[in-house]
Amino acid sequence: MNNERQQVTVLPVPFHYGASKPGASGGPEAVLQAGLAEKLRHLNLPHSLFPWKEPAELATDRRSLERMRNWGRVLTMSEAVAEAVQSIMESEALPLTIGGDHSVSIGTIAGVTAHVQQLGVVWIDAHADLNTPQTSHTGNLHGMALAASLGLGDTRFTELLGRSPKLQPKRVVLVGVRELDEGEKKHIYETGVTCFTMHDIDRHGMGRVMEKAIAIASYGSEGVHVSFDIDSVDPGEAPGTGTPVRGGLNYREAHLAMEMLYDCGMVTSADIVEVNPLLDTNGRTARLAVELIGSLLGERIL
Ligand code: HAR
Ligand code: MN
Ligand code: MN
Ligand code: MN
Repeated sequence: MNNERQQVTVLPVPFHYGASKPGASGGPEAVLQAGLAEKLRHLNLPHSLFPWKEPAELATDRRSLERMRNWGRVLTMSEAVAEAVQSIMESEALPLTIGGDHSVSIGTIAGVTAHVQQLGVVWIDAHADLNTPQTSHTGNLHGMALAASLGLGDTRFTELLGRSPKLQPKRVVLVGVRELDEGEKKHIYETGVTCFTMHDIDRHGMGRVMEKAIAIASYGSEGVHVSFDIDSVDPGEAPGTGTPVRGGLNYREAHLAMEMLYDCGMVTSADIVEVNPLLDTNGRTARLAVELIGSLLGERIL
């Protein structure tokens, strides 16, 4: 975004079928309850809520149930998200998608890239979400979202809205990674996406890592999409999420990442995903999500 009182359209996607556990479908409600609208008002940003409608259920194909759990539901949701995000982009607003599990990003990236061909992506996550049905141990589509956007995996997902791949690996950066499946490591090496692990953050500092991440995602790009999985943050700070992994980003590091993304002036769209109020303690994780959105949209103390 060019950062000048950009219109923001919030897209709530209450959905959990891309994950093992239920609960992420309560994410949008929890984040709204935690004061998202107040935050946007406080930042003086014109905003609206997209009227999300639960799509009618698609019959599931029994043969692929194991390798892509709930694929019919995920596909129907992805198509609806892609269309919603596409129309928000058409209205020149910034689509802010509130998940839902991370499979919602298959649709958001399809919708954004319908407008922004050369899109950079900063994917902040404990995981890489680079599995395909062949490499996944769980069959959960939230673990395949980034792969699908890079053209890897089942064509029903890679070819959402047509064009595949949606993203070029040289513009894709992972930040905060600390748990990878073997097949995902192979996909990182083979595609050449950049992966900054927690080791890199410990060693070089979040400031330096984000400088590099933003340089890579924005080089020659027309915009940058931020996909923020709340499980990137340490479970001590963000307990309300389905697949917590120890040793995550601290509060300051997470905010710094968002502040630097705002400052780069290239952000066209964002997802905040995997907030699970059933696992949260007193709304702490949902409140953190609202604060992080604030930093991404320009909140500063001075
Ligand atoms: N890699 C594992 C899988 O494919 C775990 C994915 C964990 N889930 C997420 N995505 N929250 O980042 O199932
Ligand atoms: Mn994720
Ligand atoms: Mn994750
Ligand atoms: Mn394994």
